Amino acid sequence: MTAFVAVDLGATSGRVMLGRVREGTIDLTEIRRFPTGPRERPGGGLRWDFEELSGEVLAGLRECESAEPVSIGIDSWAVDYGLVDSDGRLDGDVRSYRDPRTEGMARRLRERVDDETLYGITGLQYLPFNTIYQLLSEPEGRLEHRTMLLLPDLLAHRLTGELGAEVTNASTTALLDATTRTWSAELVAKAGLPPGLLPPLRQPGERIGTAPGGVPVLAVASHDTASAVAAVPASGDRFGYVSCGTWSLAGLVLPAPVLSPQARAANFTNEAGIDGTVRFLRNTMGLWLLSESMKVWRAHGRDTRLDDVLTAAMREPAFRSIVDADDPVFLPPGDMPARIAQACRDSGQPVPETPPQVVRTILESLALAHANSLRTAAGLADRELDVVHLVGGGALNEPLCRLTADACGLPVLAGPVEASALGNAFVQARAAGVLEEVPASTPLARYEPEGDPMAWRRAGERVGQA
Ligand code: LFR
Repeated sequence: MTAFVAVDLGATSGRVMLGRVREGTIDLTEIRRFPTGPRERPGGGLRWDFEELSGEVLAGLRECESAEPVSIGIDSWAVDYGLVDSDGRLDGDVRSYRDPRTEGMARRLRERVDDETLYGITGLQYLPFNTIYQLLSEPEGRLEHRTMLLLPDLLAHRLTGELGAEVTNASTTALLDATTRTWSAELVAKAGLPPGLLPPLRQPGERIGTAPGGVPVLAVASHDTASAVAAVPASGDRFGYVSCGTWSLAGLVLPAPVLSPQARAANFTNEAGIDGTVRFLRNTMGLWLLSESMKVWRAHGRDTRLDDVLTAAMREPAFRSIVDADDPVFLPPGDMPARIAQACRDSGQPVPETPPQVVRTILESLALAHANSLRTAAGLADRELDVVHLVGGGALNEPLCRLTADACGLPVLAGPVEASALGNAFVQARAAGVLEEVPASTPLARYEPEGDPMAWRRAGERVGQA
């Protein structure tokens, strides 16, 4: 049996998985799982502990050795990077995209490049943490004689010593031209970045080098969302997807970017996918709202179990209070129930007080955001949708899948849960010539839409969704 190692780092947990190809399918086995979350450092700044992360990955790889894997692929969340000096050493920390250091950077960039030009080149949704803004926030001179490596490329460098930038993740930097899929020399110059900062691009399926132990490291779709979307078990083009974990990424797979003023106004992104495809989608906060809330309740000594609170939430009245899940107020770590309460107060809605009330607000707000993104995407790309694939950890959240089906007025097919790891292993298996297509998988469940779609529309209007 042919085995591949998929290293998949999410913003709350990382895992090293073995993907074994058997009769046209990939069986995934979790070999190692570890927490990843960003940490506040004394003196300020929210950072990932890169040494700990790479230690966990190396330990996971050692545990995979006996399976004699053909290759290793790495994917993670996007946009964050480390700076490597000319001796190949990591210089300083890997900051988290939730670090507030990018405040004011959009304004600074706008003095040099207007929004239309920026979107026309990159096709990227404005998010305050896009790599370009993080780079602009670096202290004077810090980028000189350094190479910027996005997190999966930084790990690959640690394993192989090779420098490069995998293209699906590079597309989240706001420095890649969405049409030519090459670094935009124009944007690098206009942003005032050193010309040598960005390493050569590499494509999913390309060999990067060899890890200690002799196993080849392959570039995969190293942006976790790119890997997750590569694993969506859909055919034809009448489907939407929601890749739902810490973030909810809802949109379409398209053959080419949509760079229209309407797409820019709707803040849609055109990220690079495998095989020249485009992920036309919008980011919303996702299960982050729920996990941060659970953290607060647990810190206050409440014995809150997720399953219990989800069940209780679904007994609460519908559409009592809705928030805009896109609101940047929810971006930093912190007291989410208090922020949700404040948002409801500010919009004149009843304030959710108990955990089930807060969770009902979160679930409905997320379902609405999914529906709104998919409807807008379909309109902008002139597509009809028959079905929504909800992949990632959110596929295990039954109420969210059900509400998403209701809000979209479309059936939701849930799963695969480990979509990123599956997409990662798939790209490797295809490169090795043992698989041609993404394996068809049996959905965990199918949710048929129920209820009154107009009630969802009216609820959406409360938070400015058309
Ligand atoms: C999902 C994800 C999103 C990206 C966000 C921050 O894990 O990669 O696609 O916008 O994290 O990097």
